[in-house]
Amino acid sequence: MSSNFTKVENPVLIVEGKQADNERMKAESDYLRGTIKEDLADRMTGGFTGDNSQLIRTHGMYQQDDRDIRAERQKQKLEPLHNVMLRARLPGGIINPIQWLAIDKFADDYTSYGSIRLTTRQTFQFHGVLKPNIKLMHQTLHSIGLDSIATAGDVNRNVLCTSNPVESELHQEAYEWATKLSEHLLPKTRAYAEIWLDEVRVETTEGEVVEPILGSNYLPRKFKTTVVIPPNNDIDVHANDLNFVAISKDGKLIGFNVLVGGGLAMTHGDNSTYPRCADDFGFIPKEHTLAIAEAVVTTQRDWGNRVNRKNAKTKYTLDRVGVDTFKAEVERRAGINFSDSRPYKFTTRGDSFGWVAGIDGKYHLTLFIENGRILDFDGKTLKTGMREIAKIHQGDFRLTANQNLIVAGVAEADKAAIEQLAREHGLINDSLSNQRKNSMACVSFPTCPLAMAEAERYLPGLVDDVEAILTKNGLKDESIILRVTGCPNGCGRAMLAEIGLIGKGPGKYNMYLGSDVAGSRVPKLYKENLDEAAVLSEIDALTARWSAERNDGEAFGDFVIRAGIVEQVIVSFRDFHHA
Ligand code: SRM
Ligand code: SF4
Repeated sequence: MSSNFTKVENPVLIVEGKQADNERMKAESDYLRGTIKEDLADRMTGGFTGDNSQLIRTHGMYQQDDRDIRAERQKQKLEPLHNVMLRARLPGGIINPIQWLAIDKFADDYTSYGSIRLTTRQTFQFHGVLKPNIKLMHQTLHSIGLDSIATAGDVNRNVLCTSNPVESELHQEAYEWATKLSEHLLPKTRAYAEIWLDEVRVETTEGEVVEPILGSNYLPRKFKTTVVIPPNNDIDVHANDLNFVAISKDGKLIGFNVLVGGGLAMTHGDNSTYPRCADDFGFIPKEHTLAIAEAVVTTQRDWGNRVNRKNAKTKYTLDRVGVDTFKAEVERRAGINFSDSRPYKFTTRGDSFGWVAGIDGKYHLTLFIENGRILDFDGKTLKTGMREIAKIHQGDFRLTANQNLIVAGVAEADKAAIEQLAREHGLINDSLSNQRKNSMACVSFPTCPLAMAEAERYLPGLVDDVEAILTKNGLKDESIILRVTGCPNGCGRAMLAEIGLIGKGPGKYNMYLGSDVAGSRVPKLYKENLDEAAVLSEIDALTARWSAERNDGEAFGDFVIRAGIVEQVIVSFRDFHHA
């Protein structure tokens, strides 16, 4: 779906006004160094102070504290138990067994939750790393060829790539583009290496441009890029600023259709914010990929709103200046014209579980990891199981954008041993319902400072109840793309779900209905402020109607629109109905 803002009279290319404080912070940061090094040495506080607490984001870390114990510590007049969450950079989500064993050990030895958390952007997070262990964490990552540069902050984030292990040839090339895009758009400052890896600073020479692409103030806001291989929209293009849709001929990649300006976040009650699908700019041959990416990024860098961070993402820039104006500027900067988009179709999202054979004679096992949380639970020793698999696995692991994991590149002779380990440790569960496989939640409590309602901790029980409802309504093997996020930022991509639950307050959710299986439609607000019982009774009533009235093979998201339960078309994203 594209917006209808292609033409804007007298477009405002640059928003004038007092710049957001983050702009001052970035400008004064000495290219992302700040005084992080000094702050790290200050053991009087467990946290980072002033600008540093924000600047560490560009190095892939967020300052957090455990919200379950925050009030108790306050009562005891203690500062919050500061720690950091680290998000690794893993373009295309590929990690090898040696790297896995190292992160597994680090999670055990130095994180307070002991988990590896797979994210909706194909990477992993450590939660609960205390200040004295932060440098060791970066050095550990470096020793295994990983880093966490630019996985947060106003930069291009981890670049996603369809985790398709079947058509290996096409996938390999698509993955290489994801890696090249990630490298090309990375900050060029040496701040990360100096602070965390003790690299000696080399002063810049007169006239040297430190950040030719991102600029001295970096981007106005976070920026997200993907490479996707149709027909599977597993990375959810419409959640991203810049998407390269792989177009192939005779099994070989020839180029990409480029989609710009997707994004899901909004703020309850603030009509200037809204989720938005990306617009199709057209086709480019593959050799122009980096030039086009750079032109999109620099246009957003120069035209993005630096006054109001709530309207700073590319999606708002497109609506303010007009899609045509933005696209023409990208063509001008790149010196390349888009040609007509090549036909393609997304027919699925999500992951398919179990074994598949790739074209290279190797086998790939997709494991369902509920909420992406790899930890040893009672009766399900997922973390130990993954460690044991990593010890014998000769291929690699691929993290999916749906918080799952693929044991990829397994020789036929090794299949049985890997499957046995996976079964022993609860990584394979044959009785998993389709509904559970299609449900997802963001992290939310206790670590996310922005959480308004539970999400990760709410999901498993919610799915138990939804499974029972579906069975009661004669829909036992059916499923609905069900996603829960603890606030309207949308990290669990509820704004591309057939049923999206968005946290409004403790135990309260707004319910959105009507995305489609391909993920090309933003759902509409159906009911506000539902408590958990009301969520279930609504799902019961809606699925009873779906069961009774649906057409053959009609998906839930399509049904709710056809039946008039929610309206189909968002005419203007600016008129998106808020709670
Ligand atoms: Fe997110 C902020 C977790 C994917 C939109 N996100 C956060 C923070 C860092 C909270 C904060 O700012 O302090 C959350 C940390 C929670 C924790 O304790 O781990 C957080 N986001 C996540 C993850 C881990 C969710 C998950 O369960 O997997 C995902 C990590 C992705 C990664 O590896 O990079 C994650 N976040 C997303 C997505 C989905 C996606 O990209 O596919 C979105 C919606 C798409 C979009 O950008 O529109 C998303 N996160 C946000 C936003 C709203 C941005 C905006 O446009 O306004 C915030 C808040 C902000 O940036 O101000 C946010
Ligand atoms: Fe936190 Fe909100 Fe993102 Fe969930 S959606 S992880 S609650 S910021």
